[in-house]
Amino acid sequence: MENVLVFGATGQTGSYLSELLIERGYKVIGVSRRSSTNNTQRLSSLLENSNFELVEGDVTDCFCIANLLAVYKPTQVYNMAAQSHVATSFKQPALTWDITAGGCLNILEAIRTVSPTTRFYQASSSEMFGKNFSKKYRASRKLGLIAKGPIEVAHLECEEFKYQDENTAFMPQSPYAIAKLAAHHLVRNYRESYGIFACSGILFNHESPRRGEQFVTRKITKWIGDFINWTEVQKKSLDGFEYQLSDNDNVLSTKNHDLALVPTFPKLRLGNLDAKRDWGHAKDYANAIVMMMHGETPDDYVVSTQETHTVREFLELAFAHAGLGDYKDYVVVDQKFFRPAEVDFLLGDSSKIRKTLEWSPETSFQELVKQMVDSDIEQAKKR
Ligand code: G4F
Repeated sequence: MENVLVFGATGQTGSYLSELLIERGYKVIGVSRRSSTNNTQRLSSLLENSNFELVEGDVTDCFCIANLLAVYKPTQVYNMAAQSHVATSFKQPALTWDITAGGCLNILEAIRTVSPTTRFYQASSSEMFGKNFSKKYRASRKLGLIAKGPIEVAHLECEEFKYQDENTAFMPQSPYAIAKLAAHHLVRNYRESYGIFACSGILFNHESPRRGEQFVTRKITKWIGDFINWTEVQKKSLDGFEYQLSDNDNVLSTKNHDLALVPTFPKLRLGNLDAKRDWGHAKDYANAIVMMMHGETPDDYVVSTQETHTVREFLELAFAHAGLGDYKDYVVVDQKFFRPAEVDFLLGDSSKIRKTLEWSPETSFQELVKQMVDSDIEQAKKR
């Protein structure tokens, strides 16, 4: 049985990937940073599986990586480890750089020196496109056909300018995206310089019930689950409980109760609702990753649904599915959640992987939202 190493196995995509690789007959060595709190919830289905082993390790420690390669002799290594929160990267840019760019370099160097036939997958990101322009868009601006100044989202949505693919220029907008881009170029460089089988998946946003709670989709669905659960609990403990939507920014207050004792629930505080993202399901994307690593030649691939939606649309669908009505009654826009620089618009053209490897996503945007809302309602009940 072949061993494969998955750095970042405890994360959303790392956990789906580990499950898939075990189904494919591999022994998965999941590598995870030491943590004082339990972070293995996403691996609950694998922890007792004899084809899964969770080991301590960190991509910032090159000796540790070389040692893992020497001990386990993996035929494939997947790098899903990163400081992956864009907003955090503005607050901790050096840490983000060390993990997200340096970590990839450490693995590539270890493969080159210890195990050059091991295949390598790097989780690149659509964030690297940032304030991207298609070639045609840049030419039109240069010729004065489009006014210079800030990019208008409406322009990027024009048929002739839209979609980001493997040939689109990168214009990263955050320390996170810059670190990912450095790693992306390192992968190409090691592939070309040393003949290492190294692939980068330029994955557009991918979500699921396992998504971290600080990302916008999960932040929304978790709030919905917690809120519905709170109303159920109040109904059980207070006769005739009904909640009332107040103008107050912070709380939803109940009626029929002594004001001093009114139970409250904080409204959902979010940043930019107009940002557009191409959101897919992490499980579908794990499948794309495995396909890349089993291709004949190593390459870079965009993985996306080819649909884009605003955060607002996600809210509308999620609140409607939960039966709560208009999201505007529950959401407060808070400047605190805006970023120093934003990526306004992401929409991937994944024709290359669809044609070359015959990959396609199975979960629609609507199904994804429903799955996440339903899961968070269930989970809140258990809490
Ligand atoms: O969910 P997000 O934090 O994801 P973001 O920044 O697009 O990055 C994710 O996808 C990338 C792939 O393109 C990955 F590389 C990266 O690691 C990560 O997985 O934010 C999505 C959008 C942003 O425009 C953000 O400004 O939602 C907007 N947003 C609005 N309010 C918010 C919030 N984002 C977060 N996290 N929290 C808010 O309250």
